Amino acid sequence: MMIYGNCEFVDLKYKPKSTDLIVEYYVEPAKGETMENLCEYLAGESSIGTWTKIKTMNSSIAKKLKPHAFFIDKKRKLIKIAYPEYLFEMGNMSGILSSIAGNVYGMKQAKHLRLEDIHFTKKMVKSFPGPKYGIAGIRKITKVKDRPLIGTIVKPKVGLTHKQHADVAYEAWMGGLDIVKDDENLTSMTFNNFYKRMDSTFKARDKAEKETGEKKIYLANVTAEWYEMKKRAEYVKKKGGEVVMVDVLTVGWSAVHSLRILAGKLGLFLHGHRAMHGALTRDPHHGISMLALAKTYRLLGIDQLHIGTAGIGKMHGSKDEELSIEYEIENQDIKADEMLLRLSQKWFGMKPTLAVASGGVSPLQVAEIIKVMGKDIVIQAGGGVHGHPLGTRRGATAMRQATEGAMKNIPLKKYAQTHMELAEAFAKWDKKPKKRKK
Ligand code: CAP
Ligand code: MG
Repeated sequence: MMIYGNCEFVDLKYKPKSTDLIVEYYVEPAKGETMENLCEYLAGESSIGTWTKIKTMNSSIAKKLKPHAFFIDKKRKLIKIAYPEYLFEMGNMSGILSSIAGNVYGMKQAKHLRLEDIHFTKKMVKSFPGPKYGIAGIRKITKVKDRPLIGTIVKPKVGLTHKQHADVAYEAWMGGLDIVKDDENLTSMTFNNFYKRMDSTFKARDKAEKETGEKKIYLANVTAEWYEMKKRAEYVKKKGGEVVMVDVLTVGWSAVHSLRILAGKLGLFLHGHRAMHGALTRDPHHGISMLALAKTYRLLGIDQLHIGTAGIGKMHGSKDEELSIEYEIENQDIKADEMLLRLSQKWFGMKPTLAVASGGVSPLQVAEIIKVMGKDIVIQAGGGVHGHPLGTRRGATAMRQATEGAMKNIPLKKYAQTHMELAEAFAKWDKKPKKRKK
């Protein structure tokens, strides 16, 4: 076997320690490479190795910091590497990812590489803030105790003026939704300035709360460069907001962490939108799994995170994968017998992150989503509210009715017989796909 730099990293007899960070990768060696050699390259390049023997290496560095590739499954193309936690700076997600998800992607020796899962050590988990509010905290703020939270995304994604945006939001809240959210690509536009949007939308929120007697939540998208993002979050707080939304991938891990620190001080919870995740997660043979990404965002303190709709909505994603993501971000702490079944993360008391099901949802899918994902979720519908034949307010009501029907275990088609808005939603969306003419 070749040696990458000064040490050998493959050791199939190695028993991982509780102080090891474990990473599972899917790997395909480039032509002419063996799986073992590739493990040497990957473990070395992600830790202390380089392409040649170096004079500056010494045995104490190797002893303390050397990772072990301890598992190779050639058939499934899976490997596991155990990295001593001493190799990493605690509480620095960017630094950790620059090691285990950094240069390794560019190495010629790997044709494909996908980081499938990460298992963090107790010390590492404890070094991150985690959600400040988590599921129980969000339920307390929203006063919604025993059903999923329901919301909409103002549509069109971008294009409305700040006044029109506030009007649409008001209609949605009045129709019965708990949450109104900015879209991921709505920031501060020439025709819809962030600060003006906050002024008008929080005014509409206050009015809707007064008129309905219910708590209403506005998820303002603060995505921007850090100093501006900070200003925007502070403005949301000033306006009486409880939460800010951030596009976690496009702003980057470091900014998410900083925002969590700021939000913690301000008393805001965090909604994480995952725009761009598909670039990393979609190829089953290359990139980073959504499961691994979701774990990093729980550690950094995202209180609620988009994870997909278990294959029910418009976005690409499999039911099994998304349910395991929901399990990972929402579990409190794993029981010993479950630990044997799945190599799950132990969270050491870190608060759970609430799963957000969004993308291509209409009232018609609400019961199925709850059945599959449970009631500890946020269900969002953009097109499925503003596309309702009777408009946004009635579309919101249809979503609320669908949620009520589902919670009462009444088939939604039956519930629609006595609920006009839901019936209208069925009339529009309950259509069998037409067969294409050849
Ligand atoms: C939903 C949504 C979200 C997607 C993203 C949108 O709108 O706001 O961005 O849910 O996917 O703009 O598409 P619709 P995911 O209800 O109109 O589809 O949640 O899987 O990250
Ligand atoms: Mg969106």
